[in-house]
Amino acid sequence: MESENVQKKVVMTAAQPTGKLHLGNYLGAIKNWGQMIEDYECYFGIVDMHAITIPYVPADLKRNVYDCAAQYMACGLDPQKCNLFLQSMVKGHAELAWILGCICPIGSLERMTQYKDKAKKHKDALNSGLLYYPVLMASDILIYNADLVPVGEDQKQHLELTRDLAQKFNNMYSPTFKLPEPYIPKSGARIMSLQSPDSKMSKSDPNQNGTLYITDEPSVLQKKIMSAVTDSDSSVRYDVQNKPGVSNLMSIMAAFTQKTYGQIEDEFSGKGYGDFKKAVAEVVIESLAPVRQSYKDYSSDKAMIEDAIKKGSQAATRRTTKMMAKVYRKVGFLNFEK
Ligand code: AQP
Repeated sequence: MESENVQKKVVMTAAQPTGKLHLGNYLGAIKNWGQMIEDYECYFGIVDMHAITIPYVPADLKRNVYDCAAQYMACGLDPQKCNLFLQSMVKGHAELAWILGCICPIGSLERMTQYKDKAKKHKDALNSGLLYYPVLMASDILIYNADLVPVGEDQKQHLELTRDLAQKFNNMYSPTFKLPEPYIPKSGARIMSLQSPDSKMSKSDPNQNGTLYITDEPSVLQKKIMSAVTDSDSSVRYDVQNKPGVSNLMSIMAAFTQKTYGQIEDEFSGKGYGDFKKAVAEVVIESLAPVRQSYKDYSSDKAMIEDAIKKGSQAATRRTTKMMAKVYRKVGFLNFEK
């Protein structure tokens, strides 16, 4: 597969195996990854080293890695057409992170919104890994010399830091890294919690009714959507400031149907929130039905998952080893194996 793809541009992106994937992960990221596998050489990571920056249980992490791989495949990431790798199996990620950390000002990391949010959530278990997270993410991307990085809007700031670090390294040593371009979808880039639509939909939301998991049963999806927080007005109108709950449901519908907000407003003009929520639930349930079905098939085949991760991690190692050798040479590390 690699040799056929030699001329193709490279896409790299990843998700953390911290639990089941939700609709934000799907619409903001994974759905778009699937559309890239024919045209790009793709490296899709399961970033387990990022997942240990918050409190976790090792047995759950192992289970979540299998589960994440099964969900990737259920979302259309065919391991014959793209490389599904496990971050801890590709040694270069941590090695490059150390080098990038040595050129990254601490102040840049302390300013990161995700760090500030997560530091508040995990006050009692705050570790340096959480602060260092964006450096490891920069390494994840730069080590592939990726052209394009499809992510949700919450990762934009980390992508900017990645570009800054690439530029700084290139200026300090010599041109080495491409400056990767973010790909942020027009709709679905920031899906909010159904229960508190001012915070993003998240796996670790303590109120699980706010998070729609892509493998939730139809009755669960229906229940969560019907009880989504809205407002006391009853018109279906896109207004993030004053109607965040309704606007969030509209963005979910728009991302699945490609309808504009104007079209959705027209369709539900004069109808109440009940009808609108029912329609959103129908779209979500119907669109996720094939994902849910394939997930059931893939998740029961442990050997196939292991094979896919092994093959993807080997391909990732081949690509990143060359880059690491170059980086080590540029920073002045010795190599007696030439
Ligand atoms: N709410 C969201 N809307 C749109 N895109 C989102 N992404 C995450 N949340 C949303 C995108 O999903 C990809 C994988 O994300 P991740 O696995 O790194 O997870 P995360 O951002 O840490 O997600 P969570 O759910 O918020 O996890 P916890 O609760 O563990 O912190 C990324 O491209 C991300 O932009």
